[in-house]
Amino acid sequence: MKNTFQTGYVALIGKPNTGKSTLMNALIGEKVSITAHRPQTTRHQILGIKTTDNYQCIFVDTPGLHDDNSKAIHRYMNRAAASMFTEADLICVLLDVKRFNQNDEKILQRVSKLEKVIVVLNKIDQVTRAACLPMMKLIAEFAPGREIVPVSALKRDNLDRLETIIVAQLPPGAPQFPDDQITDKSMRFITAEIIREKLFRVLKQELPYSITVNIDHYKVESDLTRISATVWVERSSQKGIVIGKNGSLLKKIGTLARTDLERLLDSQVYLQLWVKIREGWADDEKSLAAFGYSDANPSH
Ligand SMILES: Nc1nc2c(ncn2[C@@H]2O[C@H](COP(=O)(O)OP(=O)(O)OP(=O)(O)O)[C@@H](O)[C@H]2O)c(=O)[nH]1
Ligand SMILES: [Mg+2]
Repeated sequence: MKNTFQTGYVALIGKPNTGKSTLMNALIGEKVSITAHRPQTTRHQILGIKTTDNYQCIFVDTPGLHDDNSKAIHRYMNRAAASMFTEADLICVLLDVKRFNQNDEKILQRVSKLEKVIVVLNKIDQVTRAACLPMMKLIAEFAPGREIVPVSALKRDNLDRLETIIVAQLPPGAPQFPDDQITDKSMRFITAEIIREKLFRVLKQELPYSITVNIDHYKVESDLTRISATVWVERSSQKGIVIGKNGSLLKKIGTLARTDLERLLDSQVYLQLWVKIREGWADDEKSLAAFGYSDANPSH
């Protein structure tokens, strides 16, 4: 009878917007990583930890791999994802069933020499079963010998089977984290991410890509959490857009973030948001490090 405890790092890798963060949240049953309908939402490696009596599965959500290396932040994001190729015990390559293209082929090529890889074909709720099967056949040509698991992260379809397949690949080993810990990230980090998620969802076009959020104060009082955060933009013209007419947009973003935070913290939240400019921060190594985008500190 098998009773050895299993522990391993399982990296969720893929092109932007394939549903990596949605899948990780669904697998651990908690929202630790933000999601949005736009690509390039996730910027850091984020751990989502699931512990049972028999195993500890440490999922690693990663930024979407992409070809745009124009700014320092893009290079940081690609490094954060690519480092998992060598560090993970198992790689899950996520594909969007409706958007399989050359960028996915490139990623499958990059992992072709690695030993433990499975392919997760996500968003199957968007196609008929009849359309899914030929996609699986096509993908099998680019990932010969690999298991291909069709799922819907959003509808939580076939996730039990995916988890069984993943767990079967975990190496024996002692747990790395306490059994009640679900992420490596602090509440400050998650708070900044929730605010960034609302910016991604509320602001139009390219603006969210010019934004980062920093928590200035975070204080827990008896039944109230006081949070003050700065939304950093790259140019002065962007400041007014984030604030909106008479402050309306910033107010909306604050309300949405506060509602999520109150649920998460199970406490009343007093949230103050400021908007400030740091010229060209996304292409400046020093600013990036100051805002926590640092290879030396990937789990900030
Ligand atoms: N219909 C459908 N939509 C999904 C599914 N999984 C994720 N999505 C949606 O796809 C979009 C992107 O999801 P994310 O989880 O943010 O994708 P990601 O791969 O983490 O994206 P990046 O962090 O930008 O690389 C969101 O709007 C999700 O709601 C799914 O199974 N079905
Ligand atoms: Mg993501």
